[in-house]
Amino acid sequence: MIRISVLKWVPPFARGSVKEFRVRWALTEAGLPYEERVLAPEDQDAARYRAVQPFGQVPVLEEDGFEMFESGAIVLHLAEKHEVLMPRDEQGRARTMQWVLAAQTSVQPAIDAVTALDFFYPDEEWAKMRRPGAEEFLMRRLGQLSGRLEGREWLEDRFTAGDLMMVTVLRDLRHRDFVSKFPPLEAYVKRAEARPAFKKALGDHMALYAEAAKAEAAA
Ligand SMILES: N[C@@H](CCC(=O)N[C@@H](CS)C(=O)NCC(=O)O)C(=O)O
Repeated sequence: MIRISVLKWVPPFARGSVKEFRVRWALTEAGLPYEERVLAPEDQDAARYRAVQPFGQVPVLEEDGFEMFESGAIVLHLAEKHEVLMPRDEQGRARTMQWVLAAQTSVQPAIDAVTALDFFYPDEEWAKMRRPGAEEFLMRRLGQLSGRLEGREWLEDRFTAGDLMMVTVLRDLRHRDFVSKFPPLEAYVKRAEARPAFKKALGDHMALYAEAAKAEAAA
């Protein structure tokens, strides 16, 4: 049985964005059943876990005695075996990998620069000075990505792990209205979120935090 590590608790803004969700969605697209390995903070620090994930983060994938970390690498590992995530031909595989890496290295940093200000430093003076530049760069990146998606359903000629990764990255902006400023991009995210596997995976992910959300609402 496949197992993925998940965090027992995350702050409300992170629910729906924890990087474990990418793997969960990929597993669900591939129709693979899996179990959760729920980590409390002390489990993240345990030597046994750190031996596999040196940074103590989620996700880790366990599969028949094999263990690996890094969400993009895990998604690609699964994609190698499941055509729903990646075409079988060499060029299709290369382009899928290209988009998985582009999501993480060309788009995620521009988003992180803004979300870090939003979530961690909303009132700092230096953050107020940093914000205009960070937002301008993000808008440029989103515009470029939106240009790619004009007239297209997916980044390539079919859904791949590249779309899965790109959409999870873009969803980190769902507390703001950046994506909706680009209709092709907004439609793309909505198209991905309408996939049955996305809905199922998100429901399973959010169920982890349902108790915490209830307690927070009652407090
Ligand atoms: N590059 C890693 C990043 C993983 C990551 O940032 N995980 C976060 C949750 S989204 C985490 O485990 N944070 C807890 C911690 O760092 O202690 C990946 O994509 O797998």
